[in-house]
Amino acid sequence: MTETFTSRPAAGLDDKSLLRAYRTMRTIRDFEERLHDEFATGEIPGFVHLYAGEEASATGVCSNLDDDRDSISSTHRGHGHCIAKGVDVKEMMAEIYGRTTGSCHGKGGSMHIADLSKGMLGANGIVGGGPPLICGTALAAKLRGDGGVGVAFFGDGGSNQGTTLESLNLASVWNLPAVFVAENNGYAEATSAAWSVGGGDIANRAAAFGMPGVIVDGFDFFAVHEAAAQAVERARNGGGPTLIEVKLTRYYGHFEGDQQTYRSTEVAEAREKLDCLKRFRRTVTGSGQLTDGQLDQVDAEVARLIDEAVEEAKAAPQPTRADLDTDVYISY
Ligand SMILES: Cc1ncc(C[n+]2csc(CCOP(=O)(O)OP(=O)(O)O)c2C)c(N)n1
Ligand SMILES: [Mg+2]
Repeated sequence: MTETFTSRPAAGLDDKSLLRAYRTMRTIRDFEERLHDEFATGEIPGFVHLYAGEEASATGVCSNLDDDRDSISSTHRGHGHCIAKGVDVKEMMAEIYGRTTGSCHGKGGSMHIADLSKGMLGANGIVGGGPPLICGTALAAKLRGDGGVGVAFFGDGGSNQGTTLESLNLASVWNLPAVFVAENNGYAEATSAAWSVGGGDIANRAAAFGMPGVIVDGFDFFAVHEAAAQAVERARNGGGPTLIEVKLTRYYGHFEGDQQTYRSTEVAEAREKLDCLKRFRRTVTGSGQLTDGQLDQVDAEVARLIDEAVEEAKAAPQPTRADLDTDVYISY
C-alpha cells in the first residue's frame, strides 16, 4: 500500500543544515522570480519553465545526496534541481542568457544546464528522458560499489512516458540504487493530472514494479527530506529503488508566456496558505531552532547574489561563430 509521509519538525537536522536548506529554497525562489521579470523584457533567448513553488522537492531530495558519487537527472523545469545539486548560480544565469561564461558556454540554455562535476546530468527537453539515464548511472554506481545513488526527477506528464515505466521496471529487476521522484504539480502543460494519470496516485505504480511507493506533501521540506533520506539509505545499502510522488503546485505557467486559462485561484491560495518557504520559517522559528533574523540575513544575501548573477550575465560575451566548432565531440 502507498504510504503518505507527514512532517516531523526539524527531522534531526542541525542548525547549519537547516540554514543551508533554507538558503537553497530561497535561492531557487529568487532565481525564478527574477527570471520571470527578466524574461518579460525579451532579453532571454528560448523557452523558460519556472520551478517556483516546488522548491521543497528538489531541496528536500538533494540535501541527502553527495557531489561525487550521487547523480540526478532533471526535466525541462530544471533550474531548481540544478541549484539544489550545487550548480553555480552565476554560471546558470549566464547559461540562460546564452553567454560564454555559462555552465555550458552559452550553448545549452535553460533546458540543457548540466554540470557533471556536481553529478547534475542535465536539464532535459525530452519529457521522460531522465529516468533511463539514471538507470545507467545507478548501474555504474552499483558496479563501482561506492554506495552512489541515482535520482530521476520527472513530472506527472513524464510519469506516463514509456521510458519512465521501462526504467522503473529495469531498476527493479536489476535492483538498482535509484530513486524516482515524480513531481506531481497537477498539470502536463494544460492537461490535468486528474485526467491523464491512470490509476490515481502515481506512487501506486510502485507496487506493480515491486518497489516501495510513497506520497509526500511537496510544500513540506521536512517530509520530502525524510522520505528521500529513507529511499536514499535503502538504495545505498542494496535495498533497491523507490518511487516517491511529491504533490505540489507550480506558481507560474507551464512556460513563460502561458496564459493559464486552465486554472484560476489555486496559485494564490498555495502562495498564501501552503508556501514551502513560509512553512519552513514557521517551523524552525516556532521550535526555536533558528531566528527570523538569521533567515532574514539569508534572504538579503541571496537577493544580492541574484542581482549580481543577472548583472554579470548581461555583461558577459556571447559565443562567436568560431565557438560553433567547440564542445561538440572531444573538446566537450
Ligand atoms: C517526449 C516529449 N513529448 C512532449 C514534449 C512537450 N512537452 C514539454 S513539457 C510537457 C509537459 C510535461 O509535464 P510534466 O511532466 O507534468 O512536467 P511539468 O511541466 O508539469 O513540470 C510536454 C508535453 C516533450 N518536450 N517531449
Ligand atoms: Mg506536471
